Amino acid sequence: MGRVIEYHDEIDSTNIRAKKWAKENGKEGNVVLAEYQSAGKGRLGREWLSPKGNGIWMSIILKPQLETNKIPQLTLVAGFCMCKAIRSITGLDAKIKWPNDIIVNNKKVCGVLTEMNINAQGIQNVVVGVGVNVNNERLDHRLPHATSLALESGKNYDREAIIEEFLTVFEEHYEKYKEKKDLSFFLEAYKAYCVNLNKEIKILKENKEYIAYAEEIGTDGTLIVKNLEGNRETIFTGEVSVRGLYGYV
Ligand code: BT5
Repeated sequence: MGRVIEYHDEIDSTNIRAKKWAKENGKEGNVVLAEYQSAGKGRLGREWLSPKGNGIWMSIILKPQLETNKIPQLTLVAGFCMCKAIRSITGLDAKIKWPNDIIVNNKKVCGVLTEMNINAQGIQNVVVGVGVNVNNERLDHRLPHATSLALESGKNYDREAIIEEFLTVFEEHYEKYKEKKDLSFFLEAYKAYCVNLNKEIKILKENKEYIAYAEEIGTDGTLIVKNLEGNRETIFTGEVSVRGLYGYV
């Protein structure tokens, strides 16, 4: 991971660039980094604000031989690895908000967006995009639930050190995931960092909102909840957002 890095001062979105590169001659493990994204993307068509000079805006090209239903879990693998990297470089008590947020003191510092390109032959490539607010002194007023590593610790960090740590940990977990094809080899550690497990949560799905109790995370990365009628439901990553009952977490 990251032996070849393409660096941009400015780009629309590192995910868009990585998808294009992957279609041309981009190889597994190639990384796109940008100092600023003018059209950074979140999930479900949302925007990811990517100001200049203080964040990590990074996309990794992957070419796994996996079934399509094994790809969304890479969001959890990458989120877990970034959570670990942030913890080891900064000492901050970073946690995971299932499925794709890393939070510090209940505010979002990082999001992950996994996209795949499939055709009749199967998966052509996958791009895992990771955004981290690192040295921001303030966050945009439109982001009341966001923070940066610097704001939470009062210190600035070397972004390269975080990227290096992340890529090292991610390579190891990605290789293992391809071999095992489920998350069981780190699920206990994931759950230990996960803030929305064993809690009542609000599920936002296709403009509907309902409350349920988050009981378990499956080895396939799904969230298993019990709704107010007492029925169990399996929630897949990608199609939902999850909130706390009284706030973001
Ligand atoms: C995500 O989506 O959290 C995925 C973010 C992935 C960003 C990376 S950066 C490198 C790569 N290239 C891209 O174009 N994207 C990836 P989602 O869960 O949908 O959260 C999006 C929501 O987070 C937005 O609607 C805002 O409310 C909030 N948000 C936007 N920018 C933020 C920021 N910088 N920090 C924290 N929250 C933000």
